[in-house]
Amino acid sequence: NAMKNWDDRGTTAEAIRAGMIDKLVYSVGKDPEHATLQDWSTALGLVVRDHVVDHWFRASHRSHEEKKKRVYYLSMEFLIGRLFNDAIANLQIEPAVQEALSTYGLELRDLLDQESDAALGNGGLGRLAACFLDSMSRLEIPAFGYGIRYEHGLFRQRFHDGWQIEEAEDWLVSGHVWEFERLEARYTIKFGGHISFDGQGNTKWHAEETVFAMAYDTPITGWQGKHVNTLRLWSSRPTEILDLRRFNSGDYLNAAEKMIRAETISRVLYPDDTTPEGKELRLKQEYFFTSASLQDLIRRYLTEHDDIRHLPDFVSIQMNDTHPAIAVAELMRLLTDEHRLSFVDAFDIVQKTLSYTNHTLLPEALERWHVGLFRKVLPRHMQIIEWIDFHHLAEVQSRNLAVSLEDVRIIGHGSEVRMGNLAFIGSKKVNGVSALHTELMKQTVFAEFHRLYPDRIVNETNGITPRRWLYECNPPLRKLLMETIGTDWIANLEKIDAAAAFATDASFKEKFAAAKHANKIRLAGVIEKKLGLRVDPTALFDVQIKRIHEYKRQFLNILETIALYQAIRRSPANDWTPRVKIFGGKAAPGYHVAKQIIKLANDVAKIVNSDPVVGDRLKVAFLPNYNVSLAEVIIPAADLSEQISTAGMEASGTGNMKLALNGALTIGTLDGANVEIGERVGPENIYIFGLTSEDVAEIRVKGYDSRATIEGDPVLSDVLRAIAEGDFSPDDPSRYHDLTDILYNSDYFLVTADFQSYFQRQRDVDHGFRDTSRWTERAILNTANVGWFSSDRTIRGYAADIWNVPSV
Ligand code: 26Q
Repeated sequence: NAMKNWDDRGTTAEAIRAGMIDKLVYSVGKDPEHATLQDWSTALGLVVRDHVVDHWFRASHRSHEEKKKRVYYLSMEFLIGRLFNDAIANLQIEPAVQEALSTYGLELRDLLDQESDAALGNGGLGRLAACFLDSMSRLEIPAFGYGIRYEHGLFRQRFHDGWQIEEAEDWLVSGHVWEFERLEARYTIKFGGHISFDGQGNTKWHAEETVFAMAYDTPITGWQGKHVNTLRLWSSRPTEILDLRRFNSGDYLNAAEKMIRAETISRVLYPDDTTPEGKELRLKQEYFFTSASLQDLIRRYLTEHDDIRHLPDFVSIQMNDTHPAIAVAELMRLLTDEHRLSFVDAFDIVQKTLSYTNHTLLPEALERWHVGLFRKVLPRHMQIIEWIDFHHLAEVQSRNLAVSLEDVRIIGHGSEVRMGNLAFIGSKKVNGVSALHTELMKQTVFAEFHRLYPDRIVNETNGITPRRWLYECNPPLRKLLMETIGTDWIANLEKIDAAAAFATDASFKEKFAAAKHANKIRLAGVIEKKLGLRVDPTALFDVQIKRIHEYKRQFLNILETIALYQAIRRSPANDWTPRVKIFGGKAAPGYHVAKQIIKLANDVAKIVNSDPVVGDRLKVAFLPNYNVSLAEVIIPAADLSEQISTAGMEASGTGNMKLALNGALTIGTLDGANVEIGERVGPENIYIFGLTSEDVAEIRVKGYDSRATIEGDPVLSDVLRAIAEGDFSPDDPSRYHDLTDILYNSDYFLVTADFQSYFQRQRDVDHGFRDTSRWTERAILNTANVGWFSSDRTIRGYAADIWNVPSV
């Protein structure tokens, strides 16, 4: 093997130290005297990266030699966060790195904090994709993640006078050592124009616009480096460099126009995480990365196999929501127009290769495109979709079942392309992301499809990677677990159940509580630094961290905060359980109500935090710019996890799993994966309240009088009166009339209906937390009993039920 193997140099502290100097001088171009923290961070990053690359090549060669079946995970979003610590943890070289750094008087934490957070996703769906990449590497499944290399990820959130302000995110400015530009992996992507047929079976797409998709690869290191997969992200580039004719005639700006147009496709991540807006650029983004990915995987397939007909035996493609659902039509196009298969043969291959994961039941959240726009951007795909729709309809009709034909059409009302139906029809399997969500899919959005294809819908309850969400983010607990139950849990999280035997062990309890306390002190430091607010680390840390949405009901949490505040003010001498309410989350820039909710939380914080009557009994902290890195600090420090969505609306949730694994007790509704968490931790170790999804469905039919509920509840009435009278907005007393009006007149998310039981349950929490010893036992039992929620378990499910690939 002529390849230089950096592993030969080993991962001793001395090898890392020598490597760092080498990289600092010859790759970063700085001498040690003048190097900044950023320079040192880059140098160490390059050293760690070399080790990753060795494992990466070995893994790729093995998959290629053995012509293994590949899994392709297509996702508009990969919320991977920072990669530096992840690589160090997976390669288990932290002690050596620490020692190497100490010779230069450097702290690892400081170097890690130089890295920007790759926020190439909005929230749950994007983070799930990142956890899945980690687990596919852990399970040694040869896989690629395919997505977009956004120049700007999710906006940065600032508060100005308590209002959310969005700023452009710029993760690439300080250099990103984890990606490799692949100049050779480049594909042409077409848009617009018209189609011609030559009468001899040749179809030609005369595009109006073409761009290149250029590949950037990031290695995804599995546990102990045993396998490394690739995240391949596409960047859009112009096919022509500069319009010289225009340039020479002095028209400098217009000369560059085409270049800018092309590069705009991968410029920025859309910041909405539910309601799709039907924007042309979004459709172009979806097609851009889907087409590049399919062209790339077919090219790879053809280097190992010669008959395109066997594609499904060697390739499985997972569509993360409908965002890449155009893959159904694009794969058809490639197989028919380029590889000369018949439509019928091609469709058979498509249906055996693609599968679709659904993440929402909200009908308004399902992607739809106007036929006119769709035909303009993707004329050939519109024809192909018409063909699929027609043949599918004919097949359904021939089966003579009592099915609503309109419900299973791809082209609805002749005027819109429904991506959910396209994805369903083009897929081998369609999965939901929690048991409840999958049941509701069968009963609601896909009810008619489920009658037609009763074996197609399967459940794969979400999971989280224990490497990032315990081992890396919670060093004190990691250490305690390793001392007590060993290391099996890191790669096999079910093994963490061994901790249950120590739930009543006095010494273990003490250390577990000490680990939590240390994490709370760290978070208190962050709160003080960011908000100038001092909080008591012995208080109950009550955490709600997630995108701001009416269905997630941060509003309900704020109402309860106000009710508690009023109660404390009325009887300050009572024996209150001190609490810190911690919020984090972004609102979509155009989501007016969500932005009002943020402002309300900040207004309430201002009043409560400065009220001397209340003191340390209650504090409210809304941390700005919630992202993966901040989550890694908040989650280990939480005592209470708020999972309070309107039942039936949160498909799964994954923050609920992260918080429980780190020893927080959940207060939540019977929604999404909360149901399955409750089954595993037991009713004594979770606080369930509120309407069930059946109750909600019934209320939706029967109607609901929120005004009557409010008027019958003096606590809630008093809270709403205070908000409406401007107690929290003295500068603008009518600021929240829109919000209070919603609750009185159209409380679709049933905030008022669940208020009383939520308030009551919170008082149970107060009571429970005062029994410090019992609370610690219950926290331990949460950690010990949620091992099933590892994304390794989830991926084993996909591998067995959907992809038909082996996993270790
Ligand atoms: C679609 C079209 C146009 C613009 C944006 C979008 C868009 C983008 C992101 C629509 C939805 C999303 C993200 C959805 C999401 O994060 N869903 C969450 O997925 C998690 C993983 O399965 C679940 O745990 C959550 O319950 C679910 O809300």
